[in-house]
Amino acid sequence: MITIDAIHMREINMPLAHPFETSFGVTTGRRILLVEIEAEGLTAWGECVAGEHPYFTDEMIDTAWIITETELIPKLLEAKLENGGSVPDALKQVRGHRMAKAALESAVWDLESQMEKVPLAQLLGGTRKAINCGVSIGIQPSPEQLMDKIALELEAGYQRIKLKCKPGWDNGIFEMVRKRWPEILLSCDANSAYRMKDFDHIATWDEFKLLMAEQPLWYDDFYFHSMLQKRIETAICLDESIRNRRDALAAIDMGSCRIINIKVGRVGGFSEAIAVHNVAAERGIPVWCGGMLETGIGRAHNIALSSLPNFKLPGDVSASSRYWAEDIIEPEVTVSNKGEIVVPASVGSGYKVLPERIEKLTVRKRTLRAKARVTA
Ligand code: OSB
Ligand code: MG
Repeated sequence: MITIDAIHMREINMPLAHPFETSFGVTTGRRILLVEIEAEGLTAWGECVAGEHPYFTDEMIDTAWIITETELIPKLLEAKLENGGSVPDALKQVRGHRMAKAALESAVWDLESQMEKVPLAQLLGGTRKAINCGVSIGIQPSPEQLMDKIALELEAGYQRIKLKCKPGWDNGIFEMVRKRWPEILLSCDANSAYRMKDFDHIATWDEFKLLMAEQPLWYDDFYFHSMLQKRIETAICLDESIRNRRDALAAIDMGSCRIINIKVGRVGGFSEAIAVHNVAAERGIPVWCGGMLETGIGRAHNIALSSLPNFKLPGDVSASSRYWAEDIIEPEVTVSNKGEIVVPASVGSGYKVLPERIEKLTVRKRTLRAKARVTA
């Protein structure tokens, strides 16, 4: 049993080291909801990956804040929690709001790993000692700037380059990149920028030998992705569309994708992320861990998850310094010149959260405490 004493919510504001542009917009700074659980004489943190606007999926930080404060935390404080795996049941009355739920569930799993004195990766079922890393490169002001960025990331050792794309920023850049680097692992991510009229156009991508094309069509679609997958050789990878294990099953059985991107926030927490991982493994579908421009708190949790065996392709989890002048954990996340992050073998996430730095970045704060308990 876990007895939670209090849960603190904070919004921190952090400028990104470089603006990040996707087909749905530009992000220059992050507004991030963090939760901090006090229990059993320990503290554990969780990060909500909801963005500043509901442009990736339907959640955003302000909806996550209100649901966390008014619905999720009160339910969690009342629940009889065995471990991280019992969080989904405690929150199941609330429909949707998966990114908000995931922040709390991550914190409880982190807490459990500290209580059990084991690495979080081990608690989740991880087996890898190091994870393979790629980078997601946003739409750039010019193709020249994109080429320079790719050169730097390859020099740093990253194993796979993912290019954000949209109509007008696709074949031209794919061609330039393939001319200079014919052999690298290359993929693209459209974040739902294409429609059925673009099927013939997308079919021309086959010549670029992409490892995958991520979420080309609607954020909530399986059926038209299955139509598209029949028309092209390039593997489709679904991101936005996969909200849970059943979605993964439906997408795999319909032939909507051959690869799945797992994001803990998008599927509502570690329990569901593991369930998606397992159902994909049973059907021979490789997965990889996506990113949501996380601080070190979410990044550390992504590293632990990526250590599970079916994370067979390089993920989007990369070094802290690609996002932040100063991260809010110690040590910050670093990547070796082989493009790997070592999975910490120490207790918990293996990274220390820096409360003083977080305090300086905080713009709002709220504490909810458990009702006084009767002690024998
Ligand atoms: O679709 O994978 C995506 C960032 C924000 C929202 C959606 C996505 C992304 C990324 C960046 O691709 C991944 C990262 O570097 O954290
Ligand atoms: Mg994506």
